[in-house]
Amino acid sequence: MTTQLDPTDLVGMSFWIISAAMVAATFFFWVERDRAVGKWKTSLSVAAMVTGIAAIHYFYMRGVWAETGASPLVYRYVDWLLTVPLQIIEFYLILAAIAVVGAALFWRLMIASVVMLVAGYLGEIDAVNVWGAFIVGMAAWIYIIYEIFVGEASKISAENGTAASKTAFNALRIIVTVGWAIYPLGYVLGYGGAGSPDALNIIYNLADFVNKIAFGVVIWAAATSSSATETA
Ligand SMILES: *C/C=C(C)/C=C/C=C(C)/C=C/C1=C(C)CCCC1(C)C
Repeated sequence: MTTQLDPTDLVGMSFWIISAAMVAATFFFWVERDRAVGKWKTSLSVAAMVTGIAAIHYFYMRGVWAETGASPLVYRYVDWLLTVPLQIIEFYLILAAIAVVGAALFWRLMIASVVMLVAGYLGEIDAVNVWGAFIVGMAAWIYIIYEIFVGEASKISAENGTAASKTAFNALRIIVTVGWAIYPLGYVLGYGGAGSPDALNIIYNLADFVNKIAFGVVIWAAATSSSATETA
C-alpha cells in the first residue's frame, strides 16, 4: 500500500491540486479581510472558514483515494455538512447587513440544505434507493433556488440592497444554481449506467473548486469594492 500519487491517476492529482488551492484561498481571504470594511469582514472570515475546512478534508480524501482507490464518501459528506451551512450563513449575513431578516428564512434555507445532503449521503452509501435519494436531494435544492430567486430572500435583496450587496447576492445565486448543478451531474455520472468512481470524484472536486473558491472570490470582490466602502 502506498500513499504516493500514481502519475497516471488524474483523479488523485485533482485531489492534490485542490488541496493546495484550498489552502491558498484560505490564506488569501484571511489576509484580505483587512481591506474589507464593517460587516463585510465577517463575510470574508466565513469564506476563509469554508476553504479552510475543505482543505483539511481534501488532505484526507486524497489519502483515501491514493491508498484504496475508493470514493472518500464519509470525509466528503462531513466536509459538505460543515461548509454548505456556512455558505447559507454567508447568504444570511449579506441580507442581514442590509435589512432586518427573520430567523425563519434562515432556518428554511438551512434545513433544505441539510435535507439535500443527508439524502445524497444515504443514496451514496446505498442505505436507501439511489434514485429515490436523488429525487429528494433535487427537490430540496430546487426549493433553495426558489427561495433565492422568487422567495423572501430575493425580495429582501431587491428592496433593501446596496450596490455591493446586490452584486454579491446576484453572483451567489448564480453559484447556487449553475455551480451547484455540477454536483447532481457528478452523482448521475457516478451512479448511472456502469457507474464511475473516477467521474464521480473528478466532478465533485471540480465542483468544490468552483463553489468554495469562486464563491469566496465573489464575496471578496464585493467586500473590497468601492461601493462597499461607501455604504459601510
Ligand atoms: C462546498 C460544498 C458544496 C457547495 C456542496 C454542495 C452539494 C450539493 C449542491 C449537492 C447536491 C445533490 C443533489 C442536488 C441531489 C442529490 C445528490 C447531491 C447531494 C449530490
